[in-house]
Amino acid sequence: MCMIRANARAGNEVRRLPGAAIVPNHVRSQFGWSVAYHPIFPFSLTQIYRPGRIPLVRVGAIIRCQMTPLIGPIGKFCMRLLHIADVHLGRPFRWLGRERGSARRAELRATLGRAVALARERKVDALCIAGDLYERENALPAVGELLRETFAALENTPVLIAPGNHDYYSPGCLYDQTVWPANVHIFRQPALTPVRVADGVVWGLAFVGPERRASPLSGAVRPSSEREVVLCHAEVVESGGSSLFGPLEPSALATAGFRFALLGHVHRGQVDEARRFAYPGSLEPLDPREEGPRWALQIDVTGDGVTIEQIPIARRRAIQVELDVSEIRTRDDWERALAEWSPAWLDATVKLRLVGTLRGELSSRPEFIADSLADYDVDLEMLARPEEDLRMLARQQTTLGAFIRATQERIDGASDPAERIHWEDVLAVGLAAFRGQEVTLR
Ligand SMILES: [Mn+2]
Repeated sequence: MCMIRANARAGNEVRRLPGAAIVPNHVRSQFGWSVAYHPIFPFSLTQIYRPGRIPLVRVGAIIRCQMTPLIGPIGKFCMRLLHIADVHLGRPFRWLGRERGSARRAELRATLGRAVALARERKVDALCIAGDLYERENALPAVGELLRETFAALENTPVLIAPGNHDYYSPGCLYDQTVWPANVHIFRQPALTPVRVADGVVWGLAFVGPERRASPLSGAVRPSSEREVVLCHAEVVESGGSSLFGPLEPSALATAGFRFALLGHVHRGQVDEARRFAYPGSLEPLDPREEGPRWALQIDVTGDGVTIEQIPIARRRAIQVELDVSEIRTRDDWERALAEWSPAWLDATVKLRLVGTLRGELSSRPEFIADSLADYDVDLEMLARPEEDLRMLARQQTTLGAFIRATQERIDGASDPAERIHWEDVLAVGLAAFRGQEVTLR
């Protein structure tokens, strides 16, 4: 016995379907039947489908239920899409070093695998990928092979790929080298072309170079129904704005008659139902600056609009942490402090700024700080400076002593905070130069 939820389902959230005679295509395609129902009151209902028999209806209200063989679009539900973008397979993650970089690349592959599993679970009508699936310069044939296998697992569910600026299409590129299973469709044209998905249409295009100054909608054929969406890499701009990455004015979407735009390029997730577009964000944060939300988006397209569910899928989040190390003097102190802070870093990619004054062991052997972070995805920025006994150094009858005395005079005589900071920076740079060290200014 199979159960069908006749109300459109989105994860844990159950929405009421408006009106009557609505059936998701993913249900229909699975069972070869559609279920039409006519609720007297707006409510949710669950039907139990028994092959070859009248369905049982488990709901305490008066409804009339009928089974209808499939003879074309029924009702308003058009298609259910799973939308992801900016996977960036093959990303080197150089800042993490060889081992951790390789672990992060494996994580990206695993998260893509979870997106595909999600597409199966949700029985979507298509998995839509809005560009930057991989990075051309790092994409070996093995990446194509991995993608082939990953997408083949979806069997008959279409995978629609609209290449972006990092994985742009050119004849003979990885998209051409790979022998794709029949369910994979790659948009190879720089102008929108349509693909029918269930009772809707997905229009997609490819970047064919690292830049695209034309709007994705330039030369677009006007869609013929309310059930048509755009899938592409693009940068949303205000009216008259320009971009090197497919400038898209949201108002042009409505003017052109598209129901919605499934976009890629911006790595921070954004859903704007009013202006008809969504960015799922990069599948995983690619570096610690990529703060903000990211999801796989389940997009149900109906004749009336879209409903969107944001499904968290990333393993990591990007965070920025600033720590004052002035009170830490020994390696043991540092290890204890780290044990307190670091549990939150295990599922994160972290920009760590150390500020304050380096004292004791932190000053004499600062290299152990970086060593102790080897188990985390931490991009370390050392802004803390060693404690200086400037008064003692200034007494020296040396060039260094003279430099410190002269600079200290300017610091003491500064007329405003900006000037003071300026001369403090001069002192820091000068001291570092005398020692052949690097320094990061505020
Ligand atoms: Mn990208």
